[in-house]
Amino acid sequence: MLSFGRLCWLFCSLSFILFSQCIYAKDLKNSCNTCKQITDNFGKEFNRTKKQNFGGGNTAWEERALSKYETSEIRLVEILENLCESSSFDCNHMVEEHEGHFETWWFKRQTKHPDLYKWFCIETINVCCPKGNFGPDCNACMGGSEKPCHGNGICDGDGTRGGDGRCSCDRGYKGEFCLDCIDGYFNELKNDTFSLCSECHASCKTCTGSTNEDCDECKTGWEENDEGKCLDVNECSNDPSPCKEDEYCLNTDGSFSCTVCDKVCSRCTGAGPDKCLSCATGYQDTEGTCTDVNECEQSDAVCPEDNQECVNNIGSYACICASGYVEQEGVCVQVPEPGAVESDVSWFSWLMPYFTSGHDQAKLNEEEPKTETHSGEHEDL
Ligand SMILES: *[C@@H]1O[C@H](CO)[C@@H](O)[C@H](O)[C@H]1NC(C)=O
Ligand SMILES: *[C@@H]1O[C@H](CO)[C@@H](O)[C@H](O)[C@H]1NC(C)=O
Ligand SMILES: [Ca+2]
Ligand SMILES: [Ca+2]
Repeated sequence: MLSFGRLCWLFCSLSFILFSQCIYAKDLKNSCNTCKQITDNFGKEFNRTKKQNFGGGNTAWEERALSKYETSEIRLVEILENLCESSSFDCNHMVEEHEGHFETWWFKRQTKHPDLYKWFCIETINVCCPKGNFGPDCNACMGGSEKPCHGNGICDGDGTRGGDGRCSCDRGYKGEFCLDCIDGYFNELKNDTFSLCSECHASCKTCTGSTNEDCDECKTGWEENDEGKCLDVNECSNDPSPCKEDEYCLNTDGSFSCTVCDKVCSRCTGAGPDKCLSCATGYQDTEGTCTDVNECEQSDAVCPEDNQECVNNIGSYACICASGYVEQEGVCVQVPEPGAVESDVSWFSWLMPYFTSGHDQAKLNEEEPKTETHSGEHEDL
């Protein structure tokens, strides 16, 4: 009678076999790749084990032992053990499943069939096909097995028992046999078995040759002139300009670009402050360049509140409280007298000397930009 444990074991191994068969059948292209990798590694391991177990001496005994080792089971086992990464399920599974085939080849077929890949992967376990062939029966790829896809593409499943033999054409080619050219390419050479597609001139949508005179139709951004050539459209000379108000336009072959003007310009013809057509707010034209307006020197008072001072800055200005005043709820109020605070806050009087000197310093600093502005004004004049 079967115990529960045995039943379970049976079930598990059955489902494992079904599961692995499923994976095995699922991707025939992968099976061939795995097989190729195994036979490649076999070759490497074969070379690596050539002189194994012998220290490099060459006594007669060693010579005899060596020749015996070369074809020994010990060497085969050594090779088989190193064919797969331990993590590769597909590889280990394939080697285990076909261990008998490796033994057959090693002892009986090696001389007659030296190409292990051909003997094992193509002819014995049937996971690969000869180059240029595909599918379960190794049929010839589209365009023939000699030159699949006429050399202009890749045959699906090429060299494996998978795939459908259809072509994925290289860039520039199309059609079942990769003999036709896609739009933007033209046939430089073509017969029943050979095709060379080259790229059209950048100005052509379709063409018959390589220059801008050979276009059937111009690409967008290009237009045909009187001589039948496709020439670039200068979009920047269009009226209105294709760019926004504060951008300048650069024409390019087949297109154009728009770039934002320098910040001192509101409209411009190019990059930089000397290419303005008109100045941005806060700037004025000074001998062909847009420079900052000193709002503080203007006749109309720009800081209308009481006890305010005007401070000019590049592109604008600011209104701050005059020295001796501080901002409180949007108005400038006088800094409290030292004496008035002394009685209220005792630590304040202790800090006072520092505060006063700091205040003087602030006053000095405020005067500096003024002189700068002044000299700046001289330059303007
Ligand atoms: C094994 O060695 C031979 C001769 O040195 C060399 O031609 C061959 O490419 C090697 N094979 C592999 C898989 O490294
Ligand atoms: C087709 O053209 C190629 C390249 O010019 C040439 O090698 C080949 O012989 C030609 N084949 C036929 C059938 O004309
Ligand atoms: Ca253009
Ligand atoms: Ca300013």
